[in-house]
Amino acid sequence: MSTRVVGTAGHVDHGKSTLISALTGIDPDRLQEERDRGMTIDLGFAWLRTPGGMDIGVVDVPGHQDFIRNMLAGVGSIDAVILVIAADEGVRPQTREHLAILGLLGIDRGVIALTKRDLIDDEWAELVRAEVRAALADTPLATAPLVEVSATTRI
Ligand SMILES: Nc1nc2c(ncn2[C@@H]2O[C@H](COP(=O)(O)OP(=O)(O)OP(=O)(O)O)[C@@H](O)[C@H]2O)c(=O)[nH]1
Ligand SMILES: [Mg+2]
Repeated sequence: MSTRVVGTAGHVDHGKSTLISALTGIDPDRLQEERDRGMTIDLGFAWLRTPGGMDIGVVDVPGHQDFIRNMLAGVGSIDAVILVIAADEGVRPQTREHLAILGLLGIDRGVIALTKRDLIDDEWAELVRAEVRAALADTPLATAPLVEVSATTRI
């Protein structure tokens, strides 16, 4: 069976690397400086095998705007994206910038991960979901599934 490559995208600190660690058991922040600063600087890599036996390679990108070139290098050849949006912050500048880049590259398959769900209540979640859907409305990810997750409580 062929391998597929999934990339992350989203604003700094929204939980991309933590989610990839939780999903794969592999910490994509491999550089010492990344671990010291608690921030992704360069591309990170992980992989998982689905219950159906498919191998999925994961490219984890930095969210900070200073490292946008690395992000661009990472998403150049992905098959699908996990767009990460922190539930407590909602849509932020690099959420929109990464969305625009994905659109230009023609990446139209993906899932929206609303992370840090443990930090908000149900009412707030409803507001954030509406905000996210509005931000996605005119993009190729308009109808992408949205999943609420917490890497902390593993919901
Ligand atoms: N409470 C809570 N905190 C989380 C969750 N996911 C991530 N965090 C915390 O959020 C912070 C940022 O997480 P990262 O995974 O480094 O975020 P990132 O999107 O990879 O950041 P960059 O790669 O620098 O853009 C860390 O302190 C995490 O522990 C979650 O589901 N719940
Ligand atoms: Mg990261």
